[in-house]
Amino acid sequence: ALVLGGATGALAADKKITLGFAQVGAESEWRTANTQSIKTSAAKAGITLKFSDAQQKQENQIKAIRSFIAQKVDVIAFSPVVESGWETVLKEAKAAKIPVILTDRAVSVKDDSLYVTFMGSDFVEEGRRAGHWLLDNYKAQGNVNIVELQGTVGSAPAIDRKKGFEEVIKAQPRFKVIRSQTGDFTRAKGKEVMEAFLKAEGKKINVLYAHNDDMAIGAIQAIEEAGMKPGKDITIISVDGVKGAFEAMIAGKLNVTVECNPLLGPQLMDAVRDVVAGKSLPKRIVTKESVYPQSVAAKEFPNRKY
Ligand code: GYE
Repeated sequence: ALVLGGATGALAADKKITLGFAQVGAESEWRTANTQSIKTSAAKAGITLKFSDAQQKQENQIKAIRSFIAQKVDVIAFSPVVESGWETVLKEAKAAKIPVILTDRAVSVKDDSLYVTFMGSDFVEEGRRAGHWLLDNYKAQGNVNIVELQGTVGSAPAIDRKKGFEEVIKAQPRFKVIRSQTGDFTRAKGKEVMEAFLKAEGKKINVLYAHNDDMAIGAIQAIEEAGMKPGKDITIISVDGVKGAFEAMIAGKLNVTVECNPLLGPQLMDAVRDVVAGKSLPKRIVTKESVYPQSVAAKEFPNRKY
């Protein structure tokens, strides 16, 4: 007769966890650092990773999640490109008893039992930090005309970074957002939209607030091509804190970046293991981060990990 007892037990204990991860895309330096962090952390944790890149399209993410459900992965994690429209697919995951972890971006759903936890930054707070930096550091008198490059329409970071910034600057009515448009979090679109802003408003523009560094870097090119000095003629504030932003600050072309940490991989793998082990997790895990003005850029640069 076969004696399976011990061997079966060992197999169960060693069973590898499979994680399906549906990524937004590769739209920014932030995103590529985030992807890298998830891939290396999964490998380190011995977790099998099924990775899908949605190229910034919600329908691709939904397809990927459905395919993870069909493949019966142990856990699904994803960074939702936009906030709305997730109810149906999240219900499908729930019905299949596959726990879902949200990373980086939030969803807006009525029933929060559709996901286990949401780990990522507080984007409203990042917007407030950007606003506070401006009010504290913009010294010239008179009206201050701000142009805003928004992130992807309908995405949590675009909605929240706008909200937090507006909330703070409205305390001083001389600060006015005169134009606001999406640059979809990419350099190419950031440049294109900044060109349009410059065409329409020219030298009236005092400040650029970009929802991420990549769009600011694209805009810097547009400003230089228009014969103006980024960081001097136009004060530039952005969010993320990627290496490219530090290089731009060291060159004097970007004034400040509000940090948003993309290195969520290790935390995510811990959460995946905890969920599989049946442990309960806090509903919200907030990333810790800071603000880096130009004056500290050269000193901080060697410490940057993304
Ligand atoms: O700021 C931007 C990226 O969701 C926080 O997405 C993330 C944002 C990040 O494309 O660069």
